[in-house]
Amino acid sequence: MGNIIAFDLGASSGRAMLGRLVDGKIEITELHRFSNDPVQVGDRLHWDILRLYHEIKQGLLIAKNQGIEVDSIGIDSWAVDFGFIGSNGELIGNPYHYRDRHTEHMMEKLFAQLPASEIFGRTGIQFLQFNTIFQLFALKQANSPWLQEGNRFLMIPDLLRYFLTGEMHNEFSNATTTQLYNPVQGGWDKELLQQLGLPESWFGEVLQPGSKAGMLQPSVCDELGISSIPVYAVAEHDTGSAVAAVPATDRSFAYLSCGTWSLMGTEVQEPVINDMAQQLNFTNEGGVEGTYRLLKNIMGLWILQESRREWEKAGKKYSFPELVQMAGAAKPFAAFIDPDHPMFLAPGDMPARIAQYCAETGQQAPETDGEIVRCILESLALKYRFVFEMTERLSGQAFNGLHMVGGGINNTLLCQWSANAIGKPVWAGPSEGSAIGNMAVQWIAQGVFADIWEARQAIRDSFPVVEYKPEEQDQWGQAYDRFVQLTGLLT
Ligand code: LFR
Repeated sequence: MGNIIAFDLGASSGRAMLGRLVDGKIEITELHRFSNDPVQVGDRLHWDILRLYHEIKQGLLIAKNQGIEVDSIGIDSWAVDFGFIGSNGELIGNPYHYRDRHTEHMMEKLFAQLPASEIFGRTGIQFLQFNTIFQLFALKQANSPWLQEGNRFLMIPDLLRYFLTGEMHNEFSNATTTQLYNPVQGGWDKELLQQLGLPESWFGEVLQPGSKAGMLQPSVCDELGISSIPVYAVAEHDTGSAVAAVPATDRSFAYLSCGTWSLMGTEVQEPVINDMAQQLNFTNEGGVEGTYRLLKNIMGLWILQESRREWEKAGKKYSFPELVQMAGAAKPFAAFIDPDHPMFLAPGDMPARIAQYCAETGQQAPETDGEIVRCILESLALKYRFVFEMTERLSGQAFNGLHMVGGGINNTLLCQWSANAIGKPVWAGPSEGSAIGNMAVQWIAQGVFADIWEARQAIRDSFPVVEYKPEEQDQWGQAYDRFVQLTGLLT
């Protein structure tokens, strides 16, 4: 019954995924996969937004050529990044990548003007140097012409939707990640915008996930030779879509969306905005059906992806399964890093940065590539325990296990080590979390599912979930004590 397409754009690749419901079960097929290569121009790191738009149209064309009639589409991507539309209705410039260095030191600079506690109190969003608020502040400091010429502010999926439909809307889950949205007032925070000198007129009405956000415009239909179809605003922040797809049965659940980033937390009905949340630097990102994700960003598999890129430059080409095998064969618990140290944020030579981190913390640096991979994966698993326990403390809940979704679950060693580190079972699946959550919201909008819990039931019935039981508890417990000491996390 019905065909829908979820366009899911990740930090390294994008996909057009076809979703169908057959006898109440969800079936997904990859129609199109394309790379998403950031482009460095001089000092600036950009997204290749027009290429992404081209690939979305390719996805529609592939569906057409396969004779698939598509009922609707939705787009999700990473958060925080944006572009400006000028008075002629065209995009100004190429959006910056959130890993661009122009936001370095912008947090401290802005806090001198506007206290962190006020920003957190108004938005409930964790402080990350790449949040939209700091990107806009950096553009102001640099006197960017975008700010003079821009008429409308659109985030990445908003922009792509605009190219497809000709309609400009800001979607809720992504809007919250700007750190300019006030979840208590339920709209853009006008005072915050004013204090930052950002015109209110840039920011449009905020659409909830599941709203119809337009139809494919005639020029797109003509170009592709297809009929017009509805475009839905889904949870356009990929993490929002991934969490929508968590096949939980218990309404109180902990999740880890595992990909380039590791996003760990729980779903709450109301944002948790208090001193403890600010101190622990947790966020309250908007989700589906008025929920919030009380979570924390963990640097994730990015450090491994960048290491792999570095090794490739040196002529050593490893597949991900090879990397996992190398880690498995290396000596356990030899060295640890805090994956969230700012030194690991920007693209670059991660093995060298790991060596530097070890030197600074009095540890012997891992030497072989296998030892480096082991150091990254063990450190991630140990950081998961740290954040898991914080989530429990902050939400006042005790979780009986951890749901892992996203491509990172294909790394079975990481799943097992995560269970070992937290001392509770890990339930891994589905790996296509964001795409499935994107589809779920489209089906809810079409009335196929009554709500997100009915959709989660269908997801549970449709995709395998693998359970990993905790093992080697003594060794992991001891390793954790050393990890928190070495990384200085408790100080
Ligand atoms: C994951 C993610 C995170 C967000 C980061 C930057 O893909 O969307 O949730 O913090 O990318 O946008």
